[in-house]
Amino acid sequence: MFSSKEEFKQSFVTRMEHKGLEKTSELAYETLWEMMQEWIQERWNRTSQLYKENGEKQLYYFSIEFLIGRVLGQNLINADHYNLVKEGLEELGFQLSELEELETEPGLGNGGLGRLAACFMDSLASLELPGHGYGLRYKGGLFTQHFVDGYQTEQPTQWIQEENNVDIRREELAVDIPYYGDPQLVMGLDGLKVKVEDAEWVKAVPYDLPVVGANGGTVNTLRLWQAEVSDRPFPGNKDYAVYQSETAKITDRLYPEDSLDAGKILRLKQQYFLCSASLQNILNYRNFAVETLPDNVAIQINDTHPALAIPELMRLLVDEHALSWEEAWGITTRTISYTNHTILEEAMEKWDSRLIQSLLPRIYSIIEEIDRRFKESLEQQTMDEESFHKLSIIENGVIKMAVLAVVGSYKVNGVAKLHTEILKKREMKELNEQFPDKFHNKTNGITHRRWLLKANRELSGLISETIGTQWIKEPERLKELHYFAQNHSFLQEFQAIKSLKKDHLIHHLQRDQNVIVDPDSIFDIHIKRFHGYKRQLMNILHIQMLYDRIKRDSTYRPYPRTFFFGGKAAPSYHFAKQVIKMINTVAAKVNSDPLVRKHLHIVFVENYNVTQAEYLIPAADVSEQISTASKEASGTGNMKLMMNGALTIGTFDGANVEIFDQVGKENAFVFGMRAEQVMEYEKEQSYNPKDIIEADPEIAQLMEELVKGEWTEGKTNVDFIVEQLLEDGDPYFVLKDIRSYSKAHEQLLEVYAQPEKWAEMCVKNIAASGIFSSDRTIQQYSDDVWHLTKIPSVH
Ligand code: TH1
Repeated sequence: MFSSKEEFKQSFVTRMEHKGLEKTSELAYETLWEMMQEWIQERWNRTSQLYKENGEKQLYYFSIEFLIGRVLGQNLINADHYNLVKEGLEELGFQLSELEELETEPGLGNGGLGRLAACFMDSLASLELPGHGYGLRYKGGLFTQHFVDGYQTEQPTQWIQEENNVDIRREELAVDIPYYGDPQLVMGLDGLKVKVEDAEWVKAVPYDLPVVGANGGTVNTLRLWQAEVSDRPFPGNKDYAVYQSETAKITDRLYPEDSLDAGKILRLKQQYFLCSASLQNILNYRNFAVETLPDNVAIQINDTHPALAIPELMRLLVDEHALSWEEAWGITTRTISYTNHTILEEAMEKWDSRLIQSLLPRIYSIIEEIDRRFKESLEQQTMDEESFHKLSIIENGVIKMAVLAVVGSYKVNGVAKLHTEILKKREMKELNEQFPDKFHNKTNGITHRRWLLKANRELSGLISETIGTQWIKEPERLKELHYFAQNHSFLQEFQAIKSLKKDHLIHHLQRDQNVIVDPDSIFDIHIKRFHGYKRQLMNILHIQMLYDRIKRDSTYRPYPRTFFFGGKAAPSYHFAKQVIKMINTVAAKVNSDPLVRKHLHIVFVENYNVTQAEYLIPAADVSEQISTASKEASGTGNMKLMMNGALTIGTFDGANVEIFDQVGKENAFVFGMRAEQVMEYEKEQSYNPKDIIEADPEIAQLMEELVKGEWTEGKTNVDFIVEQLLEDGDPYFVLKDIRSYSKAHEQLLEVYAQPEKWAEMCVKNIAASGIFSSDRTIQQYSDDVWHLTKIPSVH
């Protein structure tokens, strides 16, 4: 922002003086923002200019979520001004870290999928690649979670304020989106075409956020659409007041369902809104012939939520740009590519045909035509009914968005090797046979600039002192730390930093939640959305087993551990909410028991979000990645924790498999069933949790206590959970894996008793984590899918 600290201070003081007499933190915060925005704006303009002149291909990442977290600190770091500003402010009596705390986190996402989109934005800009995001400007981000009597409650969170928002309204770029109406064949200048009569139009207004790349001048754009009433004529036979309130709802709030197919009409409206507005925007401002779209534009759809981009692009090309179906289809299927993030049945989006037909009649007829033509192309092949069923886009009155997404795009990827294999060999086997060259893997990544450089300044500093700063540009050079994995003084410094980050977390939690944590305990951290397959239940049941054992066996006095939980459950996900309640109930019992409390402590961090993650992750000793094998497509928290020197206790699932490959199984605690075993059990329906209980007295005892109500308080009960375990066949194999999980924990304690050995393993994890930088992921997407050219910023 400034060439020197003095220059920064001078300008800062002048601006502060203009604002008034009181030198509050709020004023300092505002001033800093202003200064930063000005710095960014200049580079933003320059980047846009460069892209325009240069005419290189642009990537647009369509996503219903962008979980960007706070931006002030990250922008300062990427601008390479953080230290200068921090010191300058200190000399003026302000703490940068305190100012950072004044920023409200925009919670425009639920979990991994939304955070991945944010990491990708950071990597694109930092690699000087022309890639931008298109999303929605939800007024309310993800709900705020509070515990009342141990239950999750949800409060709406308002991200957007009346004024002083950090994004920039671009009224002049507004477009109109058609809902409902009657598609009619009309005679145009170039022949018969379809026109939708009597549509209800909604105006989409873009708001732009800058995405600041590291160490340079590249500033890309994250464009978020807001819904407003349109100026177009409104159909006379409809109720305008209803239209007004329905319109406001479109971008009113983020859907809080993670990995569930919400299947709601509003969700559909949101999805179409995002797709149509973004595509119109792309086509309106192009400086090339529409026929050459695939050479000039790549569109990546983040899961199926923006899959309506396929029929919408067809609509725009055929109805508005008068291309033939064949031409339009050729263009669409060379422009759009699709990322699949899950194979969970309940997350596979399916829309009721009638719903789409009534809300988006023209889009429906296009999907029908895509389906008809695809089925026609299959006619020559001999195929059993089952395969044909798997290949249908529309069937029995439902539209399968994943099939539409595969058929309508040129590349389809999974997000970790195992996940992609499962897609190709099982879930999408038939599609893969039809389109053998479409499917590919792109293992997820995380931006090391936020998750190491920003979240852990101290560790980053130590790394740079040790191996130089080149790792910041080339994170795979973290490998060089390997040479220091047995260096005594380096390990001591690492340990000191771990303690310091634990202290930071402790202070944060004391202030935020009024809990006291033992800094000398093992910090065992389980942070992610609450979901059956993520098995927070297994973690808490294991803690209950430990409790019983401490009570029963006077020789069993394990090293003190603090078990941290953090995460939200979808408001409608009853089971996940019961698990939250159960953890809080068990916590109350464990934490208040004078004997057990010396060994076990449970802390449930309220309202887990990106900001909390930045406190928790650097302080972790142990990373819980314990999903039922085959269920977690990738995971990205696993990578963040590894990069901060936590050791993984985990299953062979998602990207864990690749983490173990990189660091070596001997530097992690691996347990549990493999994906093939899980899938075999599921196919044969041959798993019976009661067999486990019969064979394992410790598990049997715990189940008995649960049934008897020994772990419940007052009106609460755990019936629902016990029922899932015992009557519903334990669908996530919690009891099946809990014994090997418990053994892995025992091994972990043995290693922790040798501090130097433990630290060595941590360092080996950091050293092996570079490949999980999203810079690597983005470079691979660019090489294999988008074919972007690096455009060096001028500064
Ligand atoms: C997550 C996956 O569960 C996780 O394994 C992966 O690391 C992450 O995406 C990024 O690839 C998903 N989030 C959602 C959210 C919705 C629907 C499906 C998925 S999969 C709403």
